[in-house]
Amino acid sequence: MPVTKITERLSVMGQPAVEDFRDLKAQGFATVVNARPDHEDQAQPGTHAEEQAAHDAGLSYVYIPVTTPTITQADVRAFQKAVNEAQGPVVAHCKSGTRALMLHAIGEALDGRMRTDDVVAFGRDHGFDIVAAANWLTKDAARRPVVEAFFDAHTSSVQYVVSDPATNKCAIIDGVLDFDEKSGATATRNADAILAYISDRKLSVEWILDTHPHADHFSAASYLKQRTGAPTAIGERVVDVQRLWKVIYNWPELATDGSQWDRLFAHGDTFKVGSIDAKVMFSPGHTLASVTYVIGDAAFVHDTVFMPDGGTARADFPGADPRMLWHSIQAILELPEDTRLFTGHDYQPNGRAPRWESTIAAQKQANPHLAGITEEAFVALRTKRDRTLPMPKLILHALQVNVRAGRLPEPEANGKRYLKFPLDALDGAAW
Ligand SMILES: N[C@@H](CCC(=O)N[C@@H](CS)C(=O)NCC(=O)O)C(=O)O
Ligand SMILES: [Fe+2]
Repeated sequence: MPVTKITERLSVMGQPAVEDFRDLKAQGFATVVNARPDHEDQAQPGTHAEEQAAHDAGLSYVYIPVTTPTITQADVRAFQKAVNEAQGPVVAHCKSGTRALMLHAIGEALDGRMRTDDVVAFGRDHGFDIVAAANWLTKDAARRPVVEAFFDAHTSSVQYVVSDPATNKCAIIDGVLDFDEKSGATATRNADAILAYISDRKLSVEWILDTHPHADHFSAASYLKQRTGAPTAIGERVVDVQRLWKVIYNWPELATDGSQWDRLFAHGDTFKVGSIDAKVMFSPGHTLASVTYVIGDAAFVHDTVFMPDGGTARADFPGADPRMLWHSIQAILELPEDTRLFTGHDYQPNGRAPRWESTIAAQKQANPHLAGITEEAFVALRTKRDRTLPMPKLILHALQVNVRAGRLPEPEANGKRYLKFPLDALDGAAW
């Protein structure tokens, strides 16, 4: 069971047997990272058996399954997080240890602690061929735009800063305003992390975008506008969503003309992020107003398709329609095969680390809601699954804020803000 020490905190190794886990604990490791998808070969224990063995041996366990051609920045960040947050030394494995070392080396290079030119020699010095890591970095550097994701574990949402390295201009997509429904507290932790990134990189914000009026969290658009002065925008069909919820909330004062945003995009509208061309596609189905932003080679598809192992978004909210969602997804799948797709949620199937980036090719090949499925079969499976899903816990909280571009309700005479809930207005009670 050879283990190769890389740093004080990190070692890598080939596939251990479950019996080896106690020995790893005895060697002083605190955490095992498994970077290997299940079912690569017969002899492999698999994540459930490894997690159990780690637990029995008193080790923490993190599952970050990757294959060499499909490593994404999310995997690299998840790997760094596992190493940084471990209570002691970490041993990471895949089949041979190569992928584990690649995740480390890519992270070091992305954060400026290693040069791309030194990656191959670094691997060789430890007995590994990680040319693929150097190639990953070269390809990443050539990409426009730069996409940085911010995962909010409370709502499983992915927020993005999309920037143009040539001009340092950027757009923020789907910022989250924190809300704790038990105490009623709001906070700006997510949005402030985004603003800190923007200020560190000396970016200037051109757009504050939402892909749709979210049903599971508050939008930070209004707060971000206050802090940056940049214009807010959303798809123009948000006015239909406003009309729908105006009735549900019995809210005569709600303006339903979209005037709460600085710009309402029509299907096919174009705009720029710095020097990069961006285009708006309507993608209704999950909500009436959903849009996809295609910025350079990156498409922000939010709640249409999730990661290939996560299927698709639900289509049972007021104004939602599974058939419409199917057609929206088909239009997205007509984008070039290597378009990078960035999703808006990741619910971490099988407890894997969060991921958010895929490609058209990967969706077509591996998403069980899409690959080899007809429209009728999709509508049937979506409808069946949606019947089993409880309403998002914040849907009634969120819509009254999000149909006003993330503005909280105006304070009452005592200076406090209040939310209002209709009773017995939605189906989908989970008793
Ligand atoms: N448990 C989450 C569920 C949120 C939810 O329903 N998310 C939507 C996107 S806004 C979805 O498509 N979920 C798909 C699924 O849960 O399978 C909550 O209560 O907030
Ligand atoms: Fe959503």
